[in-house]
Amino acid sequence: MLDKKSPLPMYYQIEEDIKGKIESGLFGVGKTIPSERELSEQYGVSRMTVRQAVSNLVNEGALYREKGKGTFVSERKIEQPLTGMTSFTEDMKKRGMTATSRLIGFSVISAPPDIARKLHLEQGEEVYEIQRIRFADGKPMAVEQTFLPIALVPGVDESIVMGSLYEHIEENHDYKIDKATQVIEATTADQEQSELLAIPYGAAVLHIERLSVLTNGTPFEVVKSSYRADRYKFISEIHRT
Ligand code: 16G
Repeated sequence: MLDKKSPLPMYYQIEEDIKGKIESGLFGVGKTIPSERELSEQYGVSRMTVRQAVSNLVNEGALYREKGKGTFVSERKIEQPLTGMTSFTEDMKKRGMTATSRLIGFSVISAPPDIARKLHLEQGEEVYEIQRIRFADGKPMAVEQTFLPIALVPGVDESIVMGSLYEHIEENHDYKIDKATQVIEATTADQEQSELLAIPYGAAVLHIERLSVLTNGTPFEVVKSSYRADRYKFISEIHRT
C-alpha cells in the first residue's frame, strides 16, 4: 500500500491513506481507528512511524485521542468561505443545520473607548452588549460578544437576539447591511471559553473581530467571537492579478 521508493516520507503516506479512509467513510466519524500495533502491521512500518502519522492527524484535528479508549475520527470541520457577508443563522441554514443560541449576557452599557471609536460614537453613548453561545444542530460552535449602538437600533430585547440579529436589523429598520472588516487571530481557550464551548482548557480557538457597516456608511456592530478551531476552517479564494 505504501511506496517505499517514494521520496514522500512513510508517515506522510500513512497520513494520506488514513485521510482517504476517513473521506470514503471506511473510518467513520466518532469511531476508533485501528491501534498503533495493528496499523504498524498493516503498513509494515515501525510503531514510531505510525505514531508520527497519527499525531500529525491529531494536531490537524482530523483525529482525537481519548485516554484509555483509543484514537477516534473527528467530525468534519465546517468550511466557512471568507467572501459573502452572512449571518450565523444564514450560514447554518445553507448547510441544512439548525442555528440556535443561548443568551449568556444582555446589558446596556456606555460604550468602552475602543468600541466607541470603531462605531463612531461619542464618549458615554450607550450600546447593547450581547453575549451569545451559537450552536449548530445543538453543538456549541462559537461564543459571540456583540456591541450595537442603541441610538441606531433601539428596541432590541432578549427574544430578538435569540433569533437572527441581522434579520431583525434588515426587516425592522430601514437598513441594509453592506460590508464588514474582519480580523482572525489564533488563541487558546481560557477557563470560561472551555466551559462554554465544551472544549479542553487551552484548546485552539479562532478569535474573530468583525466591524460591520450599513449601506449608508454607518458602522452598526462590533462583534468579538471565539470559534472552535476543531470545528471551523475559513476558506478564501485569492487571485493573482
Ligand atoms: C455571524 C457574525 C457576527 C454576526 C452574526 C449575526 C462572524 C465571525 N460573525 O456570527 O458578526 O453578528 O453572524 O448572526 O461571522 P445572526 O443574524 O444569526 O444573529
